[in-house]
Amino acid sequence: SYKFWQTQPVPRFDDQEDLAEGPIKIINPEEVSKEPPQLIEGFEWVTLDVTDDKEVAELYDLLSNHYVEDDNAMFRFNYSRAFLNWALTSPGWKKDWHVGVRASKSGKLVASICGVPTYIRVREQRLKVIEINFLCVHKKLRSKRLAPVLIKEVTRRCYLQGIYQAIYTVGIVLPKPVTSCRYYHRPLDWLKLYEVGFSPLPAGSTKARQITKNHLPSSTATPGLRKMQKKDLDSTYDLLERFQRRYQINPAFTKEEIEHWLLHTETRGEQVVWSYVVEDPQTKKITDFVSFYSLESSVIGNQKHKEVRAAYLYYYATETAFNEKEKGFKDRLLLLINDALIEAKKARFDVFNALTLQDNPLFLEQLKFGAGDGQLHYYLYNYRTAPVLGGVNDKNFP
Ligand code: YNC
Ligand code: MG
Repeated sequence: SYKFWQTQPVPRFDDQEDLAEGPIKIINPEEVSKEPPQLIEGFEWVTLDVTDDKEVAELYDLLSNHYVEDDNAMFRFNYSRAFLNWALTSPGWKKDWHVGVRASKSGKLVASICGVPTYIRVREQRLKVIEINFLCVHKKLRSKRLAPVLIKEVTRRCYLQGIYQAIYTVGIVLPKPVTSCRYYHRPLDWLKLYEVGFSPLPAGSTKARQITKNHLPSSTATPGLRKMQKKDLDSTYDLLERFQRRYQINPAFTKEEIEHWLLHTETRGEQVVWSYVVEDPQTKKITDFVSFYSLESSVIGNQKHKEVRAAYLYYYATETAFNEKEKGFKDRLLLLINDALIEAKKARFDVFNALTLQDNPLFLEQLKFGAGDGQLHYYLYNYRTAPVLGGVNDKNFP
């Protein structure tokens, strides 16, 4: 098995533990093909232009009908046009890395794979990578080995531009995850989640009791919590940088990237990301920040509800990590993330999702997140490093 993946520069499941960290294969850009790989008869390569609303709409149509579903085919990710625009135009983005396949006759977009460049730190090594997302093949073209061809083509286009490493997340196990997480879900509108079949009614409980259990206060509790503004960029950058370096793998964002990922505003006014800072009422210093983004799922075949509005926990940081012992840190996170739940509820999200990565295991259970079925595996392409253990910061930080 793994007929394709075993040909790729990725770690193997049976790798010896003593293999050196670093690139698996050294790429000579002169040896990289100038031509894309052959496609099956009747299809052609295209480069998508996401600055063109029409082409974003085409990508939206492909993904909203054919992208990731849960195992029981009850829900399918419904990335908005605004989200796609946000996710694909981060600093340094290039059209070339937004790859599509069209049916030659009809011109219909039937497959995609996209990447944006960034820098990450893997155990103190700073790497330029492409972050790959939105690999999708139309349902009628599945199991024809088109996915490997798409992956090869985006790889070729990256190699030609001097990017030799990649990072990506996938729901299935491939050779070989650098870390694996589980999804957790915190109901904000429990009744709706029950009605769409997402939240079960636990044995011995009642609907009323579930609603009460998941009730949230109507206003936030952290003194000085407010919406992040452009003037907060420098302090947020500084805080995030120090906080993130505690993790073995972390983004090495520039200020421009922080601005893009945390303060993005859409021309059409559709909000994708929500970011908050805590400005200490006395010192006026930014001591914390927390953010989440919006990603709906379509509900497949439900009479009453067409979509579930989900908020996903994004980056966060707190100064408390640096000047207090673990108890203070945990209490601060509980307060901060609970405020994020309250803000998400105010913004009419139905559920708040988070993964078991970073410091999240410290607050998930206590804030009434429940474990989901979904897993998310993190991968590095053409880079070997020891697996990262999930969970709490002090285990991850040497
Ligand atoms: C997947 N999700 O194992 P083997 S996540 C990677 N990511 O290969 P075929 C995948 N590989 O086992 P289908 C994969 N899913 O023989 C399957 N594979 O070695 C492997 N779903 O290809 C699979 N989007 O074309 C097998 O399969 C081979 O027709 C089989 O197409 C797969 O965006 C897919 O879940 C996923 O649209 C396109 O099922 C299709 O089934 C589909 O016969 C629904 O392929 C949507 C969905 C995936 C979301 C994502 C991240 C993708 C990362 C790709 C790897 C990037 C590597 C780095 C490249 C840049 C390098 C530089 C520099
Ligand atoms: Mg296929």
